[in-house]
Amino acid sequence: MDYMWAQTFKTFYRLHDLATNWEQARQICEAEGTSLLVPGSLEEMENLKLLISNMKSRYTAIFIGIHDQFSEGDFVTIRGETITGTILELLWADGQPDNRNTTEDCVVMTREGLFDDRPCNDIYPFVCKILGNESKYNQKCDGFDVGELTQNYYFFNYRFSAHHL
Ligand SMILES: [Ca+2]
Ligand SMILES: [Ca+2]
Repeated sequence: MDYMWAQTFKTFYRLHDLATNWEQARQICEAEGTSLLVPGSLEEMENLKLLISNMKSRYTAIFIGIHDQFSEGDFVTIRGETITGTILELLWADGQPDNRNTTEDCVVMTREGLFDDRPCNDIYPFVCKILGNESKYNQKCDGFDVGELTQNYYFFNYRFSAHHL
């Protein structure tokens, strides 16, 4: 699946339906000039549920850009920001995070839009995200690119109406 533009959130998303471990997922988004998904609001979560409903039925969840690999129980985003005191804390599934078998340091979002900590070496699909104002509109190509940020040139097809979330 290609990048899709969600006008409501002025954000591009790409669902990677090829499951991989958390670190690889993080790196794939980075190589595309974007970031492993960190939801910004409860409204956005509702739309993300729609987006991930497109993934293959055998997948139950996606990796997102939240983890506690640095300090057990201190969940932070890939930008190093704590989720304590944010709306993201409200999204844990019942009984989570439980750090089961003391091996769970990476966070997934289930199809129901709830968070669970899982082993970072588990295999899940994932979503890359970039805000529209962090990408650069390229009038000549009628598309967006975010290549200047990372020197990894990546061209976004601009599919405004066809793939509205
Ligand atoms: Ca943990
Ligand atoms: Ca867990």
